[in-house]
Amino acid sequence: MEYQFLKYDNSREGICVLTIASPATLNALNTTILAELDAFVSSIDTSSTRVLIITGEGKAFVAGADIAQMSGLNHDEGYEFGRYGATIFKKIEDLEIPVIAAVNGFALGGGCELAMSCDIRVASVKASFGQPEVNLGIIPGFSGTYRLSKLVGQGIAKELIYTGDRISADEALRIGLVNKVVAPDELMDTVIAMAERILTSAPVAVRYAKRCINENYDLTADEAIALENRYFAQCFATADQKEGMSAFLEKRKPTFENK
Ligand code: CO8
Repeated sequence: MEYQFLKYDNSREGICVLTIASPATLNALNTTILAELDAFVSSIDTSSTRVLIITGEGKAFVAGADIAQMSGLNHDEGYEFGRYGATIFKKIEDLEIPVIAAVNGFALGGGCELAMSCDIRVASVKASFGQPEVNLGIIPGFSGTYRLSKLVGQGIAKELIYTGDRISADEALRIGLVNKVVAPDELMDTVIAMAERILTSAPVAVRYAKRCINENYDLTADEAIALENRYFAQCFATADQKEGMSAFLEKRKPTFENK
């Protein structure tokens, strides 16, 4: 499929690198880019692509939703724009496969929210993060109030959202917003190595683990533990569990079949 603002690279087996490529406006998310992201995420074949990496072209990951496009919206259009972006980010969060954000530069507003809809965030030291919406007279609209609070706790989320402050990659690491910070020229190698490491894991187990962690999010402790009990049990109905444990006992490497 041809995209105007997305580039993707499937050259490494099992891994797809998706680049948001609108560098003249720092990859700001307009409705065309959102529609392309939606089409891409909706059509991804998760049997051949087992890890998705999302990054940005140029000096930004994504510098937010497109302010020029948002400036003239009324109440109903604002609602629709926020709902549309949030729906796409939820699709990313719910993808069957792990999604890693390779945050190369500015991840502001909708860009920070996009990174937070990914499972794992690896940042270049050049990256910066923030939810500067209050400076524009709005609040985060692509689920940032929810996901930032979940990731870093309400106190820090409220400070970042009320002040609109931009923070460095190191500060993002300190507060638990990102998993790792690396030199700019090591970013893609680090993320690819992480993806390749995930590819050696039993695919069904990774899928169940992701579903279980995501579905646990808003449950009580009892519900969350019961859910894990069910997914854990389901693993024993998979060929990959038989293979993984047999391989261990036979002192050989497992060959997982994704079933
Ligand atoms: N939208 C539109 N255009 C943008 C955006 C953006 N978010 N960010 C940058 N650009 C454009 C600039 O206008 C500029 O265009 P031009 O060359 O035509 O003047 C070009 O990109 C380059 O930007 P700068 O010259 O500003 O580059 P700097 O390196 O000087 O600054 C910054 C980089 C600090 C990232 C700066 O561009 C900036 O502050 N950008 C805006 C960041 C921001 O406020 N993001 C949050 C937007 S709001 C949001 O994301 C809400 C999401 C939920 C919406 C739900 C709505 C209902």
